[in-house]
Amino acid sequence: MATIERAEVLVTSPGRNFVTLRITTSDGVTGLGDATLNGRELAVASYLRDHVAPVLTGRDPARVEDMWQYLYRGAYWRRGPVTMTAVAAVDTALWDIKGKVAGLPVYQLLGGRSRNGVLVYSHASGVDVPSLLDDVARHLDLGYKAVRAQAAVPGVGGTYGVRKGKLYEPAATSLPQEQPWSTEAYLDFAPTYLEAVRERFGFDVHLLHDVHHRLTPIEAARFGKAVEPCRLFWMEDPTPAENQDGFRLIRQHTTTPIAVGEALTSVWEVQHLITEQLIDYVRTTVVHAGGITHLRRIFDLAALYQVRTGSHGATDLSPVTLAAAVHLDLAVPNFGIQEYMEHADETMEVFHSGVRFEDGMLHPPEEPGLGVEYDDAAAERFPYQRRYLPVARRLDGSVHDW
Ligand code: EZ4
Ligand code: CO
Repeated sequence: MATIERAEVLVTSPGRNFVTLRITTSDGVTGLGDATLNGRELAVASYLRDHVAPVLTGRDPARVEDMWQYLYRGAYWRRGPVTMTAVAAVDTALWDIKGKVAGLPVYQLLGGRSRNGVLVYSHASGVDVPSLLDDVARHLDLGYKAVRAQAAVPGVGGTYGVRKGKLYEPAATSLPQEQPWSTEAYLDFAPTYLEAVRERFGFDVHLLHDVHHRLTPIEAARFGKAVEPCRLFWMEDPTPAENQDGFRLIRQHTTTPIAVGEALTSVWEVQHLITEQLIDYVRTTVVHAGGITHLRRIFDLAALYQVRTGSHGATDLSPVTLAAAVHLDLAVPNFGIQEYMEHADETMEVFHSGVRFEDGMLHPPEEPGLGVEYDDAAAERFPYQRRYLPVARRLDGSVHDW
C-alpha cells in the first residue's frame, strides 16, 4: 500500500496570495489542494504545517472519506473557515491523487458528466452606468452567457465589486482600506443600472448582482421587489447570513431568487437555509467548505429541496479550486452556475491548468486527477505579501458589514 510521504505547504503571491498543499505518496504520486483564505492566509498555512502535516505521514491516501472524518470529527476544536479550508486542502489533494492513480479525471470518479459544460458568469463593473454597460458588452463579446453587474454608487465612493485596473482584486492593501457605505444611496441607485443593462442588452443574457451582505432583511426585501422587472438570475448575499430567519422575511416579499454561501463553511451552516427553502442557490465552495467530499454532501442536501449550486469563484480561489469546482459542477445533477473570473497572468505562470473556457462555459481537463500542475520555480519569484480585504463604514463612521 502506498502511504503519504510528504505534505508541503506552499505560499506564493503571483498577483495575489495563494496557499497550496501538495501531498506526495510513497509511490511518487502528487496531489494539490487549495488552502487560500483571503486576508488570513498564514493562519491556514500554520494550521496545515503545524497541526495537520504531522498526522498525515504514513496514512493511506486512498481513504478520502476516512481522512475527512478524521480531520473534522477527530478534531475536538472543529468548524470555522480556517479549519474547513485546511480540511478542504487535504481532501482536494487526495481526490487529485485518486484520479492520477485510477488514470481518470476527477469528474469521472464523481459519476461522470451530467452536462456538456459548466455555465459560468463573470464580473462586469463600472465607475458609472456608461462604463458598466461597456463592460457588459465586452463580456458578451468574449462569449459569456451570464454576467454580474456592479457599479460605483455616485457620491459614496469605493463601492464593492468595482474593478480598478484589468483585474478585480479587493484585497489590495497591506492594511485594511476603509470604504464608505450608504444604504440609502445604494438602494436608490443599484436598481437603475440593472434596468439600464436590461434596456440595452435585453433578456437573453443572465444578469446577476451581488449585494455583498450590506442590507437588513426588510431593505433586501425592498431591493428584491424593486428589481423584479429585471428578472435577475439571482441577488447574492442580500443580508448577512448569521440571522438566517431574516431570509424568510425577504422571501415573503419578493420572487427575486437568492444566492448565499460563499462565506459559509459546512453543511451545518447551510442546513437551515436549504431545508427551510430560504435560498435558491448555494454558493459554498470546494476550498472553504471542506473540499470535494463535503461540498458534494452539501449539494446532495440542496438537491432534495430544489436548491441549485452556484459556487463562489472569485480570483482569491486558486486555479486548483477552479479545476476541482469544474469537475464537481460537471457531475452533480443540481448544478446551477459557476462564478468565474480570469486569474492574473502571473497566477497562471505558477498554476498550469487544463481548464478551458469556450462559449460561456468551462470544461475540465481530461488528464487524470484535477489537471493542474504547480510550478515551484515560478512560485519562488512571487513571495508572500500581507494583504487585507477592506472594512466598510457608514457615513456616520460606524462599522458596517463589508
Ligand atoms: O468578496 O472573494 O461573489 N464574489 C465575492 C468576492 C468576495 C471575495 C472575498 O475574498 O463576493 O468578491
Ligand atoms: Co459574493
